[in-house]
Amino acid sequence: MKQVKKMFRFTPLCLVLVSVFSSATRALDKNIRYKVLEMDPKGNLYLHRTALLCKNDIIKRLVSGKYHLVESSPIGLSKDSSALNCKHLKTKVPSATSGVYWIDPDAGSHSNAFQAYCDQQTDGGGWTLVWSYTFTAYSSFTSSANAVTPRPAWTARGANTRVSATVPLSETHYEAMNFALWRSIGKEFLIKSNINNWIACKDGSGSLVMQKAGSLYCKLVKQVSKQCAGAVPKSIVMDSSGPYLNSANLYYFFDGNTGGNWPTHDPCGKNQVNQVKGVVNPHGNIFVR
Ligand SMILES: [Ca+2]
Ligand SMILES: [Ca+2]
Repeated sequence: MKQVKKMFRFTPLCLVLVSVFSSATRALDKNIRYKVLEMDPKGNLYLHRTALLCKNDIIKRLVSGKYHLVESSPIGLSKDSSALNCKHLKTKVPSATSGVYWIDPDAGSHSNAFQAYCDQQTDGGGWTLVWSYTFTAYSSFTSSANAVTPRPAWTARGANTRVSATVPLSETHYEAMNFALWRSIGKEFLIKSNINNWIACKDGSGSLVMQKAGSLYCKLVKQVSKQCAGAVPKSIVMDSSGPYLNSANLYYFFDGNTGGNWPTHDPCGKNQVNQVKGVVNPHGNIFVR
């Protein structure tokens, strides 16, 4: 008990204060909790001035066991305990599984925190899901009617599929987080798809989240196709239908136009019809960290 610091100065005034607080609390909501004890990283204990009880009374209650333990909600599991993003959550709770968590990318007040899906396993985890898409005409993949849908609110003047600003909560919940928020989460991106290989890319002179054409440093994360093992994109280009990633030629094309082009998903990076065919529920996902 010697470690209890004098943050709460025990003086004769205490009794007066207690009686004032007591009468004040009668009008207060019974659900309001007052902090009594706090501990700093060195293990020093502090008593709160607003504890409503004098030091000796608090000590008496601690010794006699007349107290309740309050568990604060683990990070990411409530709006009030939001993580910044899935990468932040991964560093705080390395054992956390993939799933929906509360995040607050701009920090500060959690009033604008929201729920998002985190992939905490692939390539070290820490990935925040920003887009889940499917196709308008998967079975006639190279028809101009085929496009990715919905699409993020990125600049693509020639695109006409639905624009989404709803946070996707799973890999088959086809929505896109407000594009302006992507860059507040991170720069590195992961693309997962059940018709093309999974890749993770870091910025070179180009950037997806900044919508900037240029080079990328991509690596293969999972070979989904049996073709062209090892090919990865090397650059990003901003087309009026949406961005595409280039290897020798197009590898991923996020074509959002149902009147022209087709949404290439070619593991060989040659802009050919090499996507995996006959897949039920064909889709793709972009994550950022
Ligand atoms: Ca905030
Ligand atoms: Ca098209």
